[in-house]
Amino acid sequence: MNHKKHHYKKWLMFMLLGMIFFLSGCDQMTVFDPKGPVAESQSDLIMYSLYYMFGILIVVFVAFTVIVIKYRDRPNRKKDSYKPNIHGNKAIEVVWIVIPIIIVTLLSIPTVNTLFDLEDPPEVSNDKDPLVVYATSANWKWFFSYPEQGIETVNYLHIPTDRAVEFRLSSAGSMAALWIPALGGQKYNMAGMQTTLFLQADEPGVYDGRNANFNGEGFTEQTFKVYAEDSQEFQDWANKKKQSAPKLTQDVYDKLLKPGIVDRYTFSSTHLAWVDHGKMGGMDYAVDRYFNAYETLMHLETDNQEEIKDHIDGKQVK
Ligand SMILES: [Cu+2]
Repeated sequence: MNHKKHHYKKWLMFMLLGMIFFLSGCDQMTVFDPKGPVAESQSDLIMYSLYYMFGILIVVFVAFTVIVIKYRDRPNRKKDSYKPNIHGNKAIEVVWIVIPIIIVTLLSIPTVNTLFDLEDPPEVSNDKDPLVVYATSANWKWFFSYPEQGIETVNYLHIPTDRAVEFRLSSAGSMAALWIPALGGQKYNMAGMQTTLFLQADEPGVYDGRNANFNGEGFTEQTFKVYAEDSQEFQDWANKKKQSAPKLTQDVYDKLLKPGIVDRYTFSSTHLAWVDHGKMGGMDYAVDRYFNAYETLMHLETDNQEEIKDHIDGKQVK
């Protein structure tokens, strides 16, 4: 009696948790609403895997129900009709080895294919060279350097649509992960090394980006916006910033690096001129400057924001 009641409670709890998940903030699941070819291939893979596993689930449940009903214990059962010893039945053993191999193979082939495809720019835009953007994480902000355009942005970025973006990821601080859910999955940013992530937007729009790897106090605030616009608009934006934005000096850059949260900024030069955190030499750059800040208690608001603004004549935000 007690046992039954216990199970009932468990199910109620499970249903409640499920309702919380489905009825809460998850009203638009960005991952299932892809805005570019990379996110689309990942979403397709997830859907394929879900339908596939759902199919297996149905077969198992149907077989389970049939067996439970067909072979249930009945009062008129003959005493010797139950023979549980099936050892040595080659046919059954082959079947239950071969079926899982087929299942795993059919699940692996598209997964491995997709994973390898993601290491190259999306095929649909093979006619254009990818736009190169160095995305550098620091505690707790993002630097986006455009070497070809000669500009650098902090905590936001513009990208052209219908063209692949080659993100060169590294970190000036702790390990992070660049994630723009509408455009594709995340990849890690690590100090002293570089990883490459190809993403592409097909639809113009404003997308959310964030750090997807927990890295302490300012983790939740380490977000940015992605403005995807057609290539002419992007070019105009880049040209305008190249002409009007202040130069990024090493002094201002060092101030921005201080552990904490900063506003958006735009500069008409990049920090790659003196440091590339993706190379071994750039690994300790931030720690060397802020050893004490890393060692003692950190503060979320960077206390030198006014100082930074003074340095660049207030010509910053988007
Ligand atoms: Cu690494």
